[in-house]
Amino acid sequence: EGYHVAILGATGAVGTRILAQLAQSTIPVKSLKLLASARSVGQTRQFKGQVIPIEEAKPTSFDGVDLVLASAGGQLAGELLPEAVKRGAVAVDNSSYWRMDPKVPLVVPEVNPEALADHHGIIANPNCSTIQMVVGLEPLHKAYGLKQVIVSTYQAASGAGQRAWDELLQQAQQHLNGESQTAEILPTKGDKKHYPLAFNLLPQIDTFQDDGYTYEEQKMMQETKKIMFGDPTSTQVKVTATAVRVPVPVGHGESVYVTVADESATRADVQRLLAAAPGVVLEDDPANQVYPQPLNAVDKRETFVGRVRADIENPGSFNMWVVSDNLLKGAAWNTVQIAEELAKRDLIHSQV
Ligand code: A2P
Ligand code: 11C
Repeated sequence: EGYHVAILGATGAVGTRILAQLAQSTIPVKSLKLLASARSVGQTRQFKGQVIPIEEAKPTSFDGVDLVLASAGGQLAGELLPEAVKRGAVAVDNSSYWRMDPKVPLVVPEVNPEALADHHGIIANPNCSTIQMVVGLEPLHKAYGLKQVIVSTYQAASGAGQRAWDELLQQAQQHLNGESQTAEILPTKGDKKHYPLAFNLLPQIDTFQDDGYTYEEQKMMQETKKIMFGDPTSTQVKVTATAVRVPVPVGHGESVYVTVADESATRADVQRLLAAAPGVVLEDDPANQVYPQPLNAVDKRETFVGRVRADIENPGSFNMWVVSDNLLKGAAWNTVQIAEELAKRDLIHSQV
């Protein structure tokens, strides 16, 4: 009874949380392998009271594995996950490497769980800022049809990995000590210049594309279309994004402006739909200063939505504020939730 499971990237900010979410999930685990780089060999982690050694990830690590939960970056996902699938495993991957492959379902269980049925061994977990946004958009789309989305993000440092999170805390300490801040990772490891994030805002997440958008912004536009409309180039909805890194350790915030196809939709209607939506907690009571905040979202699986307002001058358009734990719903929980959904639908089968 149960599955032979492997976590690839088990020592990372997301991998650590995949391990914790798996321990609390409905997935029956027959055995568990924890894979990371050679640097981590010698370390151990606990799973349900059992001490498990960290092993170096290699193609042969996946012999006998049924289910891989991966969060070790794009390069490794490209190299190792086909090796896992070749050996009969089904893999859920957090990196962006496979997301735009037409054979790879890109899934948020509250939005498009039916896409899982078409998998060929690899399922992609979307970008954190995309996931929480579509959880908030789906109930409006179902009720009215979406026309346009304009989003500005306020993204936490941990989205860029454990070292970026550490760097923010170190910079804050340096600033308070009266020292100058040092920056080696943020805004993004993959670029030439680095700037301090503490007591600052950085309107750059990931690297720039030729059209002036960052890769993060492009991901939000394309992934939203693939998840909600089945095609990253769909013209059924217009999406545009501005992604900003803020000096918050965990919890992304998003100011979402959405236009729906029904001009008679009211603020109260939208609040009612959100309050009843799966995975959403409506926190919207201005009279009592109740609204979503990153500090309150940490370690929660839900997406919190508040500050719902109708655009007074544009019927059918609304502003809302969406917050979620980027490491849980944005990554580890959505990954484990996809695996639960695969198990429920009996879709964890060898593709060879
Ligand atoms: P390690 O801790 O051994 O470096 P984060 O996103 O927080 O930076 O985590 C990245 C995860 O991916 C870590 O678990 C890291 O392991 C793992 N990883 C990075 N490079 C490799 C590699 N070459 N082989 C296996 N795992 C890797
Ligand atoms: C960030 N959204 O906050 C990014 C992290 O494509 O999965 C996740 C990157 C991705 O920096």
